[in-house]
Amino acid sequence: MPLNAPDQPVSRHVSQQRLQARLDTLARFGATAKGGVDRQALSREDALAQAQMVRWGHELGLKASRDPAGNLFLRFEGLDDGLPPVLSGSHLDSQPTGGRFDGVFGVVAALEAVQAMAEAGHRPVRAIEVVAWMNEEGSRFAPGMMGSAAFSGARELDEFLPVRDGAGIRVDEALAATRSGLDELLAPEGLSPVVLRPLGGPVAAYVEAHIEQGPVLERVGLSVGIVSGIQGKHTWRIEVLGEAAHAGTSTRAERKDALMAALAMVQAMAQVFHDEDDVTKFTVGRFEVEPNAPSVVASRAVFSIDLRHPDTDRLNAMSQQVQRLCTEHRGPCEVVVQRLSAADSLSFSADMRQLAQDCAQAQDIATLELPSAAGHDARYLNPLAPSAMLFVPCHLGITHNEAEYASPHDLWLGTRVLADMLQALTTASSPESVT
Ligand code: HGY
Ligand code: MN
Ligand code: MN
Repeated sequence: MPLNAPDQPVSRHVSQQRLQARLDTLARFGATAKGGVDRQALSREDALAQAQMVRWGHELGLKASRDPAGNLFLRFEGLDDGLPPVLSGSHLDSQPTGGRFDGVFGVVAALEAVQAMAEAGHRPVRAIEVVAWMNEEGSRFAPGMMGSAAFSGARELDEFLPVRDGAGIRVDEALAATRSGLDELLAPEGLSPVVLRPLGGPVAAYVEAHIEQGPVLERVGLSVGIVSGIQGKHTWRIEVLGEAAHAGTSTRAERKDALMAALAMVQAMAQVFHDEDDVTKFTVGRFEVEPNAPSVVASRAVFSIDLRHPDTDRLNAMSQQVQRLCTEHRGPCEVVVQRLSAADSLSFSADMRQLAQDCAQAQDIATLELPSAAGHDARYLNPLAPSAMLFVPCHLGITHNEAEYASPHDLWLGTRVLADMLQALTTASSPESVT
C-alpha cells in the first residue's frame, strides 16, 4: 500500500547552510591537496569522521552504536520502540583520490533529515537510524560494501576479518583499532562511549541519498533523481606466479614472466568483453608487480577485475569466462583466480519510487527516474526491506576524483525529499507496515 507525502512536511526545516557546513567539516578528515579526500575504511580519518557524526548525533539526543562490522548507527527514537526502525545513510570511507560528496552526502543528509524532524517537533512512530556503512569503497580492503553485506547477512563477517590491506593489516585489527580510536576521541568530551550492538537486525525500510556519479541529471537540468535500480557487479583478484630472472641474461624461451602473462589475460578479457554499445564495464584498477624492478623479469603480478552489466544473465555469462581466459593465457606461469564478490542487478520497489516521486512533487521538485551504474550499500538492504535511492547531480559526472562537485542547492533539494520520505515512512499511518 503506497504511502503519501506528509501533510505537514518537515522538509521546510532542512537547512542548506547546516548541510554544507557539515560536509565541509567532514571533508577535513582525509583532505587532499587537490580538494578531495583520502579517507580509507577503518583508518584514523574514518574514525575521526565517525566521531564527528557521534558528536552531532549527541547534540540531537541520538544514541550512537556500532556493530561488529564497524557500521555506525545514530538512533532517533520513535514512539513505539518495538517497531523495526527505518534506516537512512551511506558511507564515510572514500577512494584514495576521492571526492567530498561520494557517500558522505547520504550520511549527512540523513542526519539533516532527522534534525529537521526534531526542529519540526515531529516524533516518528518508529525509530530512524542514521547509518554509516563500513568500507563501501573496497579501496583499502577488497571487496567493498563489507559493512552492509555483513549487516544484511548476504556475506559472513568472518569472511572479511582476515582480509589484509597493502600494509598487511587485517580487517579485524583495523576494526579493533578504530573502535578504541573512537572511544579515545570521545571520552575526553564526556560523551558516552559508542555502544556495541549485535550485527544485523530488523529494518522497516531503507533510503539512501547519493550523488549520481553520472552526467544525466545535470544534463537535463534536474536536481533530484529517483533511482530505478543498480547494475550487477562481479569482482575478482587475479594472482599470477612466475619466476624472477635477469632482464639481460634470461631468454624468452626460459622465462616465466608474470607480468607478460597478466597482460595477456587482461588483453584477452578486454577483447572478449568489448561490446559496441559500450554497456559492459570491464575495469582493471589495481595492478601490482613484484619485484617491480626494471632489470628483473616479474615473478608475481596481482590485479583486480571489476565487471559490470545491467543484465544479470549477460553478466553471469561473461563471468564464467574469466577463469578460462586467465588459464588459457597463463603461459608457463601459475594463476590463482579468486572471486571476491558477485551481485546481480536489482530494481527498487515501485511503492518506494512512487513515495519519492510524491514527496518531490509535493515540494514542486521535478524528478527523473534513472538507473545507477555505480554500486551502493542499498544493494544489500534491498532484499531485507523496501528500499529507495535518491540522486543529486554531480558536475559532469566527475567522481572517484578529487574534482567531484555537487551544488549546495541540489544537495539541499535532495535532502528535503529525503526528509519527507523518512517522515512518511515513520508516521502513525504506517505502524504495521511501511508501504
Ligand atoms: O564501485 C562502486 O560502484 C562504488 O562507487 N564503490
Ligand atoms: Mn558511494
Ligand atoms: Mn564510490
